[in-house]
Amino acid sequence: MSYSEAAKEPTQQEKATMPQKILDQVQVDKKDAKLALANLYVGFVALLLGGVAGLLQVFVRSGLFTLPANIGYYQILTLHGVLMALIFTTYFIYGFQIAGVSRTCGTLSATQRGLGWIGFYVMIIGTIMAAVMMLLNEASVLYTFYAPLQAHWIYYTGLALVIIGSWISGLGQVLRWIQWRKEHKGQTTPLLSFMVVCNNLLWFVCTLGVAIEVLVFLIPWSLGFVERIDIAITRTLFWYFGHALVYFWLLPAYMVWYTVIPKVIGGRMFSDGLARIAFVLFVLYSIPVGVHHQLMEPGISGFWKFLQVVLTFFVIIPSFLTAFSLFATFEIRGRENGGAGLLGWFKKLPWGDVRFFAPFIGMVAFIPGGIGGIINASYQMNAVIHNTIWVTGHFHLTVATTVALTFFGAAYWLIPHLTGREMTKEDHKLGIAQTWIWTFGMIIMSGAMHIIGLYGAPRRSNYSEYGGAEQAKEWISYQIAQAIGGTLLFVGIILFFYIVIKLLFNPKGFEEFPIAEVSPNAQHTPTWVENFKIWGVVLAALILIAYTVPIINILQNSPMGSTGFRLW
Ligand code: HAS
Repeated sequence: MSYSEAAKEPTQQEKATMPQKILDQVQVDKKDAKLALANLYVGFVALLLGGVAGLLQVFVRSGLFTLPANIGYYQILTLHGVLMALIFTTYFIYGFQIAGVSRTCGTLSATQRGLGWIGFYVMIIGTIMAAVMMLLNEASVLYTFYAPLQAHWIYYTGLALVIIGSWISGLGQVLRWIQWRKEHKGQTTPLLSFMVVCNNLLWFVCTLGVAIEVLVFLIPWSLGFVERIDIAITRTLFWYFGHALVYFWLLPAYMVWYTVIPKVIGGRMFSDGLARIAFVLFVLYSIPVGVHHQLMEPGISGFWKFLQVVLTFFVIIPSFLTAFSLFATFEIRGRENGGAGLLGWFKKLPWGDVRFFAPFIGMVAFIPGGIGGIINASYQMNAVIHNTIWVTGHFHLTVATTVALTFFGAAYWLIPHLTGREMTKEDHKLGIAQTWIWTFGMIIMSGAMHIIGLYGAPRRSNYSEYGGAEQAKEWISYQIAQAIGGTLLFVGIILFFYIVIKLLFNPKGFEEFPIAEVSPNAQHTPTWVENFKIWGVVLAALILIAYTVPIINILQNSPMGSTGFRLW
């Protein structure tokens, strides 16, 4: 099938009778591709600018460099956190999800695509508002914007617009899935689109917390309408959102691992049902666990903290399911390729294919990253690491390696797929080099962060703040290691950017959007897995159980800032 033929979206009937080989060549509709690309491009610009801020920050911390022109440490730390953790991730995820829904459910309707564009522009307005305030040093409140640090109201309004825009765009994606379901009564929906719906549901529910925080508390306070703010309630609302946020980043990486990677390695998906159950478990358990970020805070009693610690251990289960499913996929494929013995299959995986290699390294990083998370969540052990730079090491392994490398690996085929170009052998080589640079950079930087974190080095603190102390001198070698690692990571971002630009000028052609078939040995997926009415009720019940009493307690016992967190 030629590229031009593939570019025509076949009807559902045609698709149903097409052999998989041809179906694989189906191109995301051009108008949908434009929307997906617009989101991806904004994400990449945020990555580049966030990378510059990251490089500056790691140098300032090392004590090797002083920022010029009155630029503040917290200013660039905020810029780095917001651009990387909130802007790069959200835009990339939306670009990928829009393309994924269009690829698996079919072209978006004009309304669905229109929602995508409206959401995109609302997000852009919000992003510009927040970015301008950060650049003017009017919003140096970090990406968690904890009160009593106060930003300009334009910053909070900008963030609120990013969230509202994401709801509008996400709705378009969900509506496409609903349409498919109506058109195919009784059939299981395409796995990737089901996953997108799960991630959007998680996002809609968790962002309600941060939306209330911003609209009800932070904006009126920053405008001077109210004098004081309740610190405990705003932090609790933030973390109601904040931990689910990390799974909002992780789930698109899991989408790639479950649906794309088996195809890339020439294998099949181990089990469709298992993948869906893992995603449903994430929807249920991502939200009622936010208090594990507040284990060291007053205002929430030990029992409720313990309950959320237990629920946190439940949210680890779908990651174990994923690890099991992926190992099985890799081993089965490796053995099909002739790998013998206990580990012979490992050598038979396609190590020269960056579409596999980059996400694979992301998976490997998630083994120590996940262990670190389990340590963080282990109640008393949290006392050792909380507010130390260990936590920064943890999230650079999880979001900045596991998730970022998977996104990079996906970008290498997604961009040519959406622009109607080919991926060349050179792109694979460059991508693999980029992955190695990132890996070494992160081992050095995150490794140093984990180690000095255990010695008690604080996170979010400028070297000059403890520069005179004896400990700071002891830690200097680790700080320099962080600067070296950070520099490698910056080189990695520049190389990634170069590859993206190169991909845009590659020869015209066709690059596959790989979607794996399910193994014929897999069990049939039960229909109840797709019943969001049940999951909605269970989710609401879990949230009410985990949060009702703690929030009532906070409201009763800490009326507007009298909890020991007094504003003055
Ligand atoms: Fe976390 C803090 C607990 C996962 C991100 N986390 C953070 C912060 C961020 C973050 C950004 O309980 C800092 C927030 C801030 O600014 O204050 N985290 C966990 C737990 C998990 C976890 C229990 N975190 C993540 C993920 C993130 C992320 C994912 C981003 C994407 N985290 C915490 C806690 C804190 C915290 C506390 C607060 C600390 C404090 O006091 O401030 C779990 O979800 C982890 C489960 C993961 C696993 C790993 C499974 C492994 C897989 C790979 C298999 C590999 C294969 C490859 C198949 C159990 C799936 C084959 C390999 C071969 C070698 C062949």
